[in-house]
Amino acid sequence: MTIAPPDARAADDAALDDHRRDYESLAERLDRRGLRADDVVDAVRRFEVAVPSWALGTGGTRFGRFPGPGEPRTLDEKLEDAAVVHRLTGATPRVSLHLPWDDPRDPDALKAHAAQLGLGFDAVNSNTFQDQQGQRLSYKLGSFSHPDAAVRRQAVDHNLHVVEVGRALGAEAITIWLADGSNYPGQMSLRRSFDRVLDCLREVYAALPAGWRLFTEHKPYEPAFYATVVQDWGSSLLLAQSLGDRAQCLVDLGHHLPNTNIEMVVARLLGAGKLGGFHFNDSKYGDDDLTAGSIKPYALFLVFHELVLAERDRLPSFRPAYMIDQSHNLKDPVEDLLQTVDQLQLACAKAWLVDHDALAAHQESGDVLMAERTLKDAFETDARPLVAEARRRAGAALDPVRAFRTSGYRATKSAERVGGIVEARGL
Ligand code: LRH
Ligand code: MN
Ligand code: MN
Repeated sequence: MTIAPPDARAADDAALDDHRRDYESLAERLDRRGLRADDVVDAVRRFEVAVPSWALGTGGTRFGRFPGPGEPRTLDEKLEDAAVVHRLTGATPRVSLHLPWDDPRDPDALKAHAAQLGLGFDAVNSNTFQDQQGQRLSYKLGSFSHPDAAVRRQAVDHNLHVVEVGRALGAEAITIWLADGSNYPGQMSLRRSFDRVLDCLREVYAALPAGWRLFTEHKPYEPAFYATVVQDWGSSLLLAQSLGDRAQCLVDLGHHLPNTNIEMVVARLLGAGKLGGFHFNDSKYGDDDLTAGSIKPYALFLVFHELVLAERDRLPSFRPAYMIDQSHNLKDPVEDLLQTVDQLQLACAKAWLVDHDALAAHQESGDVLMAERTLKDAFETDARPLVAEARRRAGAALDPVRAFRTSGYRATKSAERVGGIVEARGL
């Protein structure tokens, strides 16, 4: 038995009058600041972010995993849940697959099912950081940087397979994150390991179908605790620049050492024409994969500010592939995704509320306080009516989490989806 996805509007009726009043009063206040609420609503409606297939099941840590009832058991069921997220937010029309976690046996059938649900596919992610059952050679000592050419061959072949599956699904990019590195000084050659990674990437790059891009994703540590081969944006940029125009860097918000100024990294990559994609999440300590905006919402806003500037300045290379990359360990995965999209839409709306002319003037005249206050004015505005209005105009829900809870979707799925185990990250 299947049920219709939650009706985005059903839970909204009672709240609609209040929403209209809130929106009009905010629009009036923005008007006094020389801003048009409708323009911000349009900008929020342009924002789209992909949902990763692995985030629809409960995540885990290496200490344990606590799955909830009604989780998807198959890739098709994950698509059903992804469609719910899109229906309620209007902002997630594409799914990102992670192979081999979610390797479709029949890509054509999966593509057809996704299309029925109103979904397409975004960047595909390869995985050479784990050994899979039946795998011939081990990645224990690396994949693209492994000293043994046969292991490197196996890892490249896996990436070529991922590109092939992605092509069949209509995706147009591959994201490559490598766990390659070492736990102890002396374990690997710091220079040769990087050269090997570049050589392997060249092979994947050469096989990209027309119109495709390749994203290199960096991360400072974990699982390699002494030295990771692609550890920061500098290494990532070197790789992307060596590969060519269709290679760009991907910034995962959790992949920076503490106190890194991530918006600076974003600005640098944008300036170099090399910002290709984003993995959104939040963190307190490391690569915690918490809900975006849950720990450092101002930092998220400042990142969005750079992205909005890039859009306003019409940077020619700016075509970012946005994805959520979180591990939903404690919250219902669908609810967590709904909350995440809301947080991203809010950060986006606030970034569009910045008075850019005033900011530029304060920068030119060296008025430090007023420049900062211009950003704060935008960040401290309660932008919730704007994102609710953007969703309403997209036929989605004013309040996606409320709509999801009212629908009883999870309870219905709990009765329907029994006896399955989903593949989960972190275990
Ligand atoms: C690595 C990472 C990378 C992987 C995903 C599962 O920490 O961010 O993007 O593909 O997690
Ligand atoms: Mn990531
Ligand atoms: Mn990560």
